[in-house]
Amino acid sequence: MSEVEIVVPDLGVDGTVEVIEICVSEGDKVSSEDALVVLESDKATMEVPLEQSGTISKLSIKVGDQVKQGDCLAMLVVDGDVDKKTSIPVDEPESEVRKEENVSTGAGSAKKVDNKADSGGGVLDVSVPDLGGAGSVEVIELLMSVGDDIEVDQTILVLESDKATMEIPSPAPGKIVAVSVAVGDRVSEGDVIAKMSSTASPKNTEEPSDVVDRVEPDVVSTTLNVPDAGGNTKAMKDEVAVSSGSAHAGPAVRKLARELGVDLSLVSGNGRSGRVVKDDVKAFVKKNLSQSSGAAGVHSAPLNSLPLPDFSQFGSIESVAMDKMQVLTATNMQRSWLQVPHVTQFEEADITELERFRKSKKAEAESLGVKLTPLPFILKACAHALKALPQFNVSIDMETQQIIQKRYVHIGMAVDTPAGLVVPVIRDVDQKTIWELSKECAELASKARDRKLRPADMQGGCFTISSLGSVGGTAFTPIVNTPEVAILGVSKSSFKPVYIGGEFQPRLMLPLSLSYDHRAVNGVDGARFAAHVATVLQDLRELAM
Ligand code: CAO
Repeated sequence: MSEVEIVVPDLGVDGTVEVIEICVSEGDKVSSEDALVVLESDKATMEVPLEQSGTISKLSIKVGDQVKQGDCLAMLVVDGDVDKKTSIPVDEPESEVRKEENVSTGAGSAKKVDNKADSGGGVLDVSVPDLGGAGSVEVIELLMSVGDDIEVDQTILVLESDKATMEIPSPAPGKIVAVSVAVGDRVSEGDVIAKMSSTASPKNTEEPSDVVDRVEPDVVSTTLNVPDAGGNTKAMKDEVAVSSGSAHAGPAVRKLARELGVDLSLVSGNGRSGRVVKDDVKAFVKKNLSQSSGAAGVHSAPLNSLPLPDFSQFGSIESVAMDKMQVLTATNMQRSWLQVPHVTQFEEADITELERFRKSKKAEAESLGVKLTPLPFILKACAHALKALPQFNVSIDMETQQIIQKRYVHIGMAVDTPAGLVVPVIRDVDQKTIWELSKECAELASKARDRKLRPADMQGGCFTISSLGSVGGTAFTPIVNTPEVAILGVSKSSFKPVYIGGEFQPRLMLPLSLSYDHRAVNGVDGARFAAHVATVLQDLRELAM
């Protein structure tokens, strides 16, 4: 083990630059390519990555310090023998200078256009720049769509190789008239990514064009010069300050946001000039997680929104604003789908006897003014299973790494309403009779459809039942209503031949689909829970045991 000094590399700028963000703390275990600090000159913001893995033993700078090439930034304890003083090698200093120019002008490439574009306007083919030998790279963010008015320097695309993340700035102000790539596409140098009708000429027109092909009189192909994507020998990953609606954040922050599923445009930046720093992203996630486990059990804002094509290019369309309930449902579904590792266990319950019993009670139900459906029996069976297998009656808190065991049995019931899906909660299901549950189901469903549910009616659930039995289907995979850890989907019962006592008999079988959070529940228990519910439904005497 030895300790090395991490110094400011060749920045390609004269004088000092300011430390605007420190991405590590003393004692942090770091990997090569992790960002160490973010520096800012009057022209560019630059992220300095580490070259080696190790542990930060000392930080020699603080936010606000002015530093210059060769100044010590930090001490790193690394394994093995290494040079005592290290900075990330810069083997092409002139390209660093060029890179700096690109950032400061927003798109150095714009200097390489023909006279038609210089005279203002025209349609620009925006192509993938020199990727420094990185071959094909993935499009990981698309920050433009057809019709968008884009400013010069505004990031329009983010590309990622296995070594670096690159933000592609717009070469000129203008309107996007066509986008030829989508998130997930792989692109290589020279590929056209968009067409832009430019409202002004790109900058820097004095140099002869060596990268621009004139395609037709008013169409030029403009190659954008951005930082070398090879990444491994570069001192900096430059970032371009993004204006007009896009987040102002560096590649490391964008990477973190992507990993956490955070839409950066929703995060307020507390860094210099409103820049979003890592702590802002972490605080945003923390705040939203605490809101989601709070009163209404919902997330206040969508986690992210994927870019969409302009559908009007395929035919007539109409856009209608989502109402609050649709937004909340979509957000909750997405949050659960992204955060919960789901497994769905399928089971069938023989409800032949239950149906016989239920039908025998129809007259009594009518005299009581209730409609007796299979649902209250299923509620009761689930409450019984939650008591027998309490590992299903929990929520997990990954932040404090605790399992919260609930001693009450409140079950939510998904209700389809004209306004969307709502989940009123029936309290203390284990302590209520079938008649009480039947009445309460009907009351809550009717309140839900009349939009008369209060927030308190939808809180406190331990488990959810989603019954599509009156509609149809043989099975489905319901999404766990987090922070609950399981949900039972019920499909339509049907008669099936079942082999009993040496012969096939027609039995009414009810399909059950139990989705559960595999962080809280293991597969064997998932199968046990589903089997337990089926056993109770098959023979209601189990409830008395
Ligand atoms: N198999 C066969 N028939 C079934 C059945 C099943 N699993 N479940 C209910 N039925 C029958 C009922 O017995 C009733 O028939 P009868 O009048 O002959 O007795 C008929 O279907 C209608 O039942 P219902 O829908 O009025 O009542 P319910 O208690 O079964 O369900 C409620 C109530 C509120 C859960 C239901 O109306 C509803 O909204 N379901 C949709 C839930 C949903 O949207 N889930 C998706 C969530 S995830 O996207």
